[in-house]
Amino acid sequence: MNSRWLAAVAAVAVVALVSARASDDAVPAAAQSQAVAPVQSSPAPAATAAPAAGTARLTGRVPVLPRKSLPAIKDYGPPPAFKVDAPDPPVSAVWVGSGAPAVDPASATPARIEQRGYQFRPTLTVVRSGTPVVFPNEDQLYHSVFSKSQAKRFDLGRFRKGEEPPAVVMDTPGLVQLFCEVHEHMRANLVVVDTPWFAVTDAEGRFSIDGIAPGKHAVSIWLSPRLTVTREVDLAAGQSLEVDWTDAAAEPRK
Ligand SMILES: [Cu+2]
Repeated sequence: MNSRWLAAVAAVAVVALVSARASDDAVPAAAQSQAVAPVQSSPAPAATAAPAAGTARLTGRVPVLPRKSLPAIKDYGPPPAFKVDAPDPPVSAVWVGSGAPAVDPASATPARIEQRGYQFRPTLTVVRSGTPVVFPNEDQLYHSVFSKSQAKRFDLGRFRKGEEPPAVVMDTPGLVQLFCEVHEHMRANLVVVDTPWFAVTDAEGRFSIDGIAPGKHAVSIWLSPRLTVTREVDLAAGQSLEVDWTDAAAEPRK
């Protein structure tokens, strides 16, 4: 625990916690920040090199909550039998700021959420608003991906491996909960954010976000469809701030 870490903790203000709303609800609004040019974010472990000129880096650790047990798999019908693999381990997400305009879907790199081993992979995805998302089926049987979330309602219908359904453009910030109409145990979350600075954590809750514009930012910590905690940082150009927010899930909830 070094002095920079202590300073960071002192500077952190618990702004709000929220999102104990309906599971379909939008991501809680964070404080507005200035819109800036898109910058790549990365979930990779903290780099040791200094942040790019004029920008800051935020690294650290947040909680990862255990996933609720999913309903028992019922009889999915006649053979051929298939094996349901274990889902990926739960992870959390972190993003910095809000208010950035959506990207142009035509030039954005599509995100990819596969169905493989009769599970969605990855189980949690974060994209910037405007990003197209594709849902390729890598299994031998049909899947049927849909969402009834307010941020994006769609229903791709049944499709097989190789029958790539059209990409879905995630135009509205918020939580998009994904289901498969054929396999009711299949669940995934897609968080659409209006900021270029975001990361999905590893299974231990570690994250690293680069290229952040200096200044005060609200930081959103997504822990589950019903719990997003917000904190605040004040970053200087060239700063690499490391935080320990592993207590975030224990804060009182509104
Ligand atoms: Cu399915």
